[in-house]
Amino acid sequence: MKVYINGRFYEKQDAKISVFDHGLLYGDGVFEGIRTYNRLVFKLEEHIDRLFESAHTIMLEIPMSKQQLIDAVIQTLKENRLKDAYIRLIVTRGEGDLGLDPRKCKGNATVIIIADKIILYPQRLYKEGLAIITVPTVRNLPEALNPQIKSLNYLNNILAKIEAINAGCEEAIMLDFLGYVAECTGDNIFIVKRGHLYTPPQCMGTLRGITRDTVLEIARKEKIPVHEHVLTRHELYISDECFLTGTAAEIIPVVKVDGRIIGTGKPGKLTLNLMKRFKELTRKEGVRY
Ligand code: PXG
Repeated sequence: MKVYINGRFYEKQDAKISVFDHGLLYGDGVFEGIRTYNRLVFKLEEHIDRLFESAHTIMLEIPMSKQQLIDAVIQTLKENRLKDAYIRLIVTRGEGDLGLDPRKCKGNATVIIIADKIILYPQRLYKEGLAIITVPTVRNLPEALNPQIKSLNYLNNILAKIEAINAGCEEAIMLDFLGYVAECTGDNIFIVKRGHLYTPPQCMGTLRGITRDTVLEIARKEKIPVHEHVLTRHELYISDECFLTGTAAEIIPVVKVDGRIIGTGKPGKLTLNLMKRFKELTRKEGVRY
């Protein structure tokens, strides 16, 4: 495996950064997870745009243009000869000293690109569906650390993940500061009720997922009524279908929420149809390498 760090490629065992990098010391940085399917990078521009938006808000200057970053991603994929890959694109504040003042990093942002594989949930769960639970840890408040910023600081999500694992579940539902459904630890959440598709709005402590937006786009094309609307746990419990979306997870059905069976207890028809349409789209759309 060849890992890109600041314009050079390193073997996996040599791909290292300083212990003084503020990405490590403070989680001070931003990242993206991107997938490729049969040598097509899915929604590359959208991921690059979101990375730059996250960086803009934390006042982290990415030392490359969007096009240079796109070229570096493509080059990393070619170096690694991967047909289907999961790319982790990371930009940290860079090397500083022991003190959180970002000025100490002197604008030396670290750019890392890893091209690898990712398996989030066991394959059988895509057929059988997931059982998920609501956890006590609430999603970060937008005015504390806005979930729209895809920062390297993922402890909020990791705490929720630990709570789910402790309860014997693969995934957690995180509520927002008002008690509405926000999202899962690395996925957005959708429900289907009487043929309508619902997902929480992005303003309430939810990342505007690129897979989420793709599903909304597919649904609109399929003439399925879609609503970006606040959801309560009750609405999840009484939904006909439920599923999660994310670049790593893709689309995965949910069949149980907090011990309540969803719909028939099997992946729903509309969910299966969206999974099929999503798969078709990822096989034909994207930046070729
Ligand atoms: N919400 C959160 C909090 C995320 O981190 C998504 C939703 C889905 O967004 P996209 O744009 O990918 O549709 C994400 C992104 C993991 C993992 O290991 C998951 C993500 C990122 C990094 C790691 O579960 N998902």
